[in-house]
Amino acid sequence: MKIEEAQQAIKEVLPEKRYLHSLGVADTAEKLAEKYGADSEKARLAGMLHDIAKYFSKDELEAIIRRRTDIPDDYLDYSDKLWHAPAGAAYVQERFGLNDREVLSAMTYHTTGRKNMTKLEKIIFLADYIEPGRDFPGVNEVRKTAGESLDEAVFQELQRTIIHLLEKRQSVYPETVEAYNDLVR
Ligand code: DGI
Ligand code: FE
Ligand code: FE
Repeated sequence: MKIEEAQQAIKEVLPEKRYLHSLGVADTAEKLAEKYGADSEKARLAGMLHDIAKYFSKDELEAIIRRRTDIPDDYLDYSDKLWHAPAGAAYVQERFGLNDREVLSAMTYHTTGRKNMTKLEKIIFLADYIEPGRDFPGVNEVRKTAGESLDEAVFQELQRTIIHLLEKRQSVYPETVEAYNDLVR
């Protein structure tokens, strides 16, 4: 799938604000890839597409997760905010024939993270959090860290996300905890 095709595809299904967020993630991911030695075209493509399923209905997302044997059913036991990530990867594979495993896994794990993340997975996970349109307490510190260490920035993001979830009395998907344990050292 070409980048122009991906941009057109998200423009058709995302509201303006989410579309601009996706362009921000694509740009940020491309820069992080150049800095940390990953494939910048794959980073740009995964960044562009990562939220493509964000506005699918809950029923539609659930149907994709149930139908796809490669997506763990346990997603359905946790927040529906997680579902668009693996469902989006399945969708671009089926709808656009995108079969690049690295791009698909970066999309799949962009929300939860996981242990032993690939460099591209880390880059998309982080770019989603620090793209220029994001504005929440602590984002500038993670932006600063992202200029120094990819692993430390991903760790800070996981730490902040988990704290935030605990404070709101929300569940934490096990892969997010595993990602944290993997990087805490
Ligand atoms: O889709 P975006 O808003 O750009 O970003 P995202 O895909 O990271 O957002 C997903 C939301 O899911 C975010 O507000 C945090 C929330 N969430 C709920 N449960 C979990 C979780 N995030 C993680 N990492 N792990 C969880 O278990
Ligand atoms: Fe997302
Ligand atoms: Fe996002």
